[in-house]
Amino acid sequence: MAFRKDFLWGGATAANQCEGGYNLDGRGLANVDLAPLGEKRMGVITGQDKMFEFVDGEIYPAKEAIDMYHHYEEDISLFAEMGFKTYRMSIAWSRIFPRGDESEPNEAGLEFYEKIFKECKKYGIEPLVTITHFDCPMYLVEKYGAWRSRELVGFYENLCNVIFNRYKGLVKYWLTFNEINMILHAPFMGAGLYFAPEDNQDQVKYQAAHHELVASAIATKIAHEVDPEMKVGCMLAAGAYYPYSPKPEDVFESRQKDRESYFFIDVQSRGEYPAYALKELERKGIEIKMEDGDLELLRENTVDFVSFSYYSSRVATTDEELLAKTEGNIFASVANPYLKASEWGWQIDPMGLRITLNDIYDRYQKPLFIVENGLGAKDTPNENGYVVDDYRIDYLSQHIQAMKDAVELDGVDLMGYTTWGCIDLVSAGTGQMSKRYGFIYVDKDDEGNGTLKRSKKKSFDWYKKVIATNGEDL
Ligand code: BGP
Repeated sequence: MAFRKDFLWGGATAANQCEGGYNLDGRGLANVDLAPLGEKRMGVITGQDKMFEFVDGEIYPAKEAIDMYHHYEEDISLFAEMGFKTYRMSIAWSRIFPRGDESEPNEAGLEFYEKIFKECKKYGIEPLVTITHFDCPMYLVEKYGAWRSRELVGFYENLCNVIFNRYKGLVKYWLTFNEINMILHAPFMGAGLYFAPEDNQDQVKYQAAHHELVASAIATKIAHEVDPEMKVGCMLAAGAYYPYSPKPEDVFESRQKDRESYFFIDVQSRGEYPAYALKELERKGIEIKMEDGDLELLRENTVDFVSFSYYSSRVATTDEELLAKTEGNIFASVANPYLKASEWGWQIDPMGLRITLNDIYDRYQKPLFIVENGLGAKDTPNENGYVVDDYRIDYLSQHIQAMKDAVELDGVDLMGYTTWGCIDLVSAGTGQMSKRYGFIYVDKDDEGNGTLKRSKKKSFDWYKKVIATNGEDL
C-alpha cells in the first residue's frame, strides 16, 4: 500500500468563499469581502480606491457564498459520507475579532467554529484549520495598513492565543497563512496591502512578509505550549518551474523563480533567511526592519510539516518576447506546449505534482501535506440534475497516481491530501460561482440566483471509493 494507514484524505474550503453570513453575529468586514471584481481583484490596489467607500451591495462573495453558515451540518454529513478523515477550513478572523485589535473576542464567532469542529468530530473527521486564508479585518487594513504594520503581529498573536486555548482537544492541525507567497503576487487579496503612489512596493511587501513570518513563528510557539499534540504547518502556493529551454539562462531563471516562493518556506521550515534572499533584498535596496529576538524566534519555532497547493507547473524563461505574453498571469509563466489546459486556462500537469513533491521533500525533509489540488470546471447538470464530471475524475486520479509514485517510488513522506473546493464555492480568482471544483454541486449561478440545494456529482462516489481503498482503486 502506497499511502500511510492514517493518511488524511479530505477536502478544503476557505471561510469567505463558502460561509456567507458576512454580518451575522457580530462578524466584521475583511479585505477578502471587499476585493473588487475584474482585473484588480488579485492585483495591486492604490489607497484611493473606491473599495474603501464600502456600500452594502458590493460585498462579495461573503455576502452569501454557498451559505455554509446555515448549511454546515448538511455539508459535513456529506463529507462524512465520502469518508473524509480531515476537513480543511479556515476561520474568519473578523468573526472572532470583528475589528482585529480588540482585547476580548466575540463569543458568537468562537461558538460558530466550535459547533463546526464538534460536528466534524462526531464523524471522526479531524479539522485542519487555516488561521488566515488571505483575510485581514478591514479595520486593520484601514487603521494600520494591514501587515505593513508591526502591530499586526500582536493582534495575530492574540487571535492565536484565543483559538488555541479554546479549541484545544478539538483541533490538532493548523496552518498559519494560506499561500504565504501570494503576498508578492496579490498583495491586497492575499494580505490586505494597498499602496500609496510614493511607496516602494517591494519594500512594503517584504516588510509585511517579515511580519507574517514572525507571526507564524509565534503561532507555532504558542500552539506547542498550549498543547504539545498540536501540529503547525506552513502553506505555499507551489508548482515547480521548468526552464523553457535547456539554455543555461533559462535553467537559472527557473531556479530563481522557485526561490522566490521557497524563500518563505525556507524561513518557516529551516528557521532562517536564506543567503540568496539576503543578497536579492540587498540588490533591490530593501531593508527589513527587525526587532531584537526576531531571528531567534524564527530559528526556534519552525513548522512541524510543510503544506502546499498545487494546480499546475510553471515555465520560466529570460526571453523578453515570450515574457511579454505572460502579463496578467498571477505567476509569470510561459505556456508549456506539452500540456493541455483546463477551460479556465490552467495547464494540467500531474507529473509536475510528483516533481514538486520531490523538490519540496528534498529541500525540507519534513512530512508534506497537499492541501489544495483540483480542477475548476463549468459543470452542467443533466436532465436529472446530475453532474457527470468524468473530466474531474480524470484530473484527480492522475494527480493521485502522481502522489502515489512520489511516495512509493521516490520515498516522499506524504501525510494527507485535501482537494480544493470539495463542495462548490465561490472562486477566489474570478469571484465567480461557475468555476466549480466540488464533488457536491451547489445550485447557484454567477448572478446569485439558485436554491443553494446540494447534490452529489459523479465524482462524489468515485472519491468515496478512493478513500475507502486508501488510494488503491483510482
Ligand atoms: C488558491 C486559493 C484558494 C482557491 C484556489 C483556486 O490560490 O488558496 O482560495 O480559490 O486557489 O483558485 P480559484 O478560486 O481562483 O479558481
